[in-house]
Amino acid sequence: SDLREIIRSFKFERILNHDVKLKLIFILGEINSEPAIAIAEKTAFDADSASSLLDQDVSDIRLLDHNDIYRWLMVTLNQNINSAPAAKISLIWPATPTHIAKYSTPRRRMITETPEMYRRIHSPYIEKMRGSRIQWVYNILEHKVESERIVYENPDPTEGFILLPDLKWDRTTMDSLYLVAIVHRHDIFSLRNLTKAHIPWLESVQEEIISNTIKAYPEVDHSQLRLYVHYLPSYYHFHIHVTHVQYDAGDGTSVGKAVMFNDLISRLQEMSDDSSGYIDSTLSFLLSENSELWTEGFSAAAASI
Ligand code: M7G
Repeated sequence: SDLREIIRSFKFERILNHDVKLKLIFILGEINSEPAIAIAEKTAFDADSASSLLDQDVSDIRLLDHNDIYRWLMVTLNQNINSAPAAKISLIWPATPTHIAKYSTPRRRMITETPEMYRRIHSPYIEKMRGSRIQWVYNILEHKVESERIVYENPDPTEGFILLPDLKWDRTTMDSLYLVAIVHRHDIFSLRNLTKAHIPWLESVQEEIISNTIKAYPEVDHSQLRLYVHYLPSYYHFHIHVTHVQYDAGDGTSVGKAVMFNDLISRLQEMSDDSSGYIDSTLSFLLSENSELWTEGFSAAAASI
């Protein structure tokens, strides 16, 4: 058919993005000299036919290894275009440069930021990034938007905060509960600005977040809540993420981005009495190559060493 001819004439150029966990690959190529993006996704197992998966569907077998009662093997499965297709392919053709950018993985770097690097490279960037990008935060704090959705507020200008649903939450599914606590004070951009003097405040914020979350959502137990902050945050006004432990926040909870709120407090407690807090710590984090902090900050700094 026509479609088969179109698919077969795809000329591979490069891989845009490859997610081994989601079993997805995004391939850029050309069809009839026009850019095309193919998104190929391995299909999920069909639970209804799981009963015949081993005894009927497995065709070839190759044993990889075994140890005691454990065996692991690679297999091919019988496939069928109607009941058991191997993959789903979406095709965007002709694809625009915007499509290509959208489906390209941002390449990442690991940064180990010393206090000196923070002051010299990161800090000037924060001043620049706060501006209009965090208007939505001020709108919430000033009750201009989303005020009817506030779960809890402590209105004190220095100690207080607003707890409300994160925009990522559907506000219904408890297993994906996602709230954000935004502090009223404006002088803490990120965990970098926290000192030992903040410990009692942070502890009471933590206690207030937990008790008020389980009050508002009685079906959730305090042991089902995960509190963390991001370093780097996308928005430089101190806020705490509150999610249900069943929720898979993907990159949002990855090593190199998420810091458990409890661990953050413990680390402050373990700092010496004359310490200035996190401003004197070396902190590691992931940074996207297309962020300004990389292109104009850390990459330029790396080149000048
Ligand atoms: P972050 O750690 O600064 O950045 O968290 P991230 O986006 O990389 O996680 C900001 C959090 O605020 C995220 O969880 C966002 O989903 C959430 N958020 C962003 N905006 C623009 C809004 C908003 O307008 N309303 C609410 N309720 N949440 C938001």
